[in-house]
Amino acid sequence: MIEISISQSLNNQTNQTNQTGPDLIVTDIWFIAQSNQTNGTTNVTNVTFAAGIKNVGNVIADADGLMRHRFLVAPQNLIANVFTGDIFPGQTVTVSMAFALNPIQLNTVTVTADFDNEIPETNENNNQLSEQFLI
Ligand SMILES: [Ca+2]
Ligand SMILES: [Ca+2]
Repeated sequence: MIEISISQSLNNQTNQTNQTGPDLIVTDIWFIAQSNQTNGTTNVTNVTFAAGIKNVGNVIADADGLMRHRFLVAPQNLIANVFTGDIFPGQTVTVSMAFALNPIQLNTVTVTADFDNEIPETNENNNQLSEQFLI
């Protein structure tokens, strides 16, 4: 498991705990299904990844419709968008997406919450999480 390092001063973190507003984070990334499949002569592994997106702030993340979250799977650089509606304070929503991956490969999955930055948050620097999976 690798988490992208965020450079941020302790001062900012202290101040942010007192701020009012939504704050989206990616809590975890995991895989929920896996199957091997022969695609022509190429063997691929279909994997569904899931991630938790939580509003750790104290105000609703009001998407005014839908907000976009993004999966990026390297090294194949597969990109998928997942949309959710509003996320309430303390609420975690699970988003998931299936990918056709090369088998026996180390994949780095990066999930970015509120990819279009539609939601003004008390902390915009904690919206991304990366984890590695050997598929
Ligand atoms: Ca955030
Ligand atoms: Ca944002």
